[in-house]
Amino acid sequence: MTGSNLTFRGLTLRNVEVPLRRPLLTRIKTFETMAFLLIDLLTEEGITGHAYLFGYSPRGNANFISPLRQIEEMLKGAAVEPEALFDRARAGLSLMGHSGIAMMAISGFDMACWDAKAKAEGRPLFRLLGGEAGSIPAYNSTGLGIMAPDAAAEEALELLAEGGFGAVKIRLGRGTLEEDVAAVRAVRAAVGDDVALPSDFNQCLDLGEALKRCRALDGEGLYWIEEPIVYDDFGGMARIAAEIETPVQIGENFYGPGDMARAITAKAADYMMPDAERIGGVTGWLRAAVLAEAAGIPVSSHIFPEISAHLLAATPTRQWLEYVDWANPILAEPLAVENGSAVIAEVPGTGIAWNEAAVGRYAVDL
Ligand code: SMN
Ligand code: MG
Repeated sequence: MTGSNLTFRGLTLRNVEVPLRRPLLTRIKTFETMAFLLIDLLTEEGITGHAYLFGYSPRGNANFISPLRQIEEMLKGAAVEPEALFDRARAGLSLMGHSGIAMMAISGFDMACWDAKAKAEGRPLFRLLGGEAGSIPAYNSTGLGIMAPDAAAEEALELLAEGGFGAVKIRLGRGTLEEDVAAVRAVRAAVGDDVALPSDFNQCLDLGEALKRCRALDGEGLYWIEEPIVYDDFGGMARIAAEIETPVQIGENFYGPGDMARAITAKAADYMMPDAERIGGVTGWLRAAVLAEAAGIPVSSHIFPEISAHLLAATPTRQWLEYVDWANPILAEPLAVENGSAVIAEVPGTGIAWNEAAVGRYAVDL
């Protein structure tokens, strides 16, 4: 890759809380709004890199400020070479650890660096990464939380229709196994056999209950079962994956490529879906994608659809993009979806730019 000749000047950080069109009930939390920390990476040359982080609430986002300011202090004046800066930021924050909030801050900084670099080179990010042009198959994950079977069936049809999607994710973890099975059957009956139905327990079961529910759901035609138990119990995940035919999916809680390496070694899952803000932004994702390719593991993305579309385009074993529309209200050009696939705009960088009027409207104090 050629140098972009940009010099890092500083960061502008803003917190927004955006209303949701559809509240989302998961076993982790009921979301009625989504809060994002907007990162503007300023350069001496006048190019600005954009990225956002998702700390689950405005207070959650406030956690990112201190490590981001530390990175700013450490790297001010450096050339914007994202991979070198990723390694320097990691080394600089190593006393805070290589995971958790420190890694999320580094990931946000890294995504903004790559956006700035791609803009300086006048190319869409996926081209800079050597990715293939074209569209990325997406499933709609914008709703279908924990709800009654008839409501789930109705919402599944709405979600499919919204972008011509051929796949939609159903959240699981109702009070009883029977209620989960009833919801899956109602959704399947409504959408027909050709629609892919990934599912997500959001870590809510203990191993015994997970084995029971996963065995019971194994014949229901789910495309995958995601995070049935706590995210870092790779041994337990491996037991479930070995017992059922339905693929087990994990990865949104990998903090850096090292976690993916450990999950692969443990045979913790059939499919993996890193999250751009935890895996280490673009740099961490690229390193994880190499591991997945070597192990033959299909890779999907976790939320952050705008940048994940670029990342999947550069991922040899790419599978599905998780589509959510949560940041759309504050984006100048939301990611386009046509016939169930994300269409990456041929504009320099990631295509993330703020709708400033909306950012002003939804601003929350830091
Ligand atoms: C999820 C996404 C965003 C917030 C909470 C939970 C979920 C998913 O795990 O994979 O979509
Ligand atoms: Mg999930």
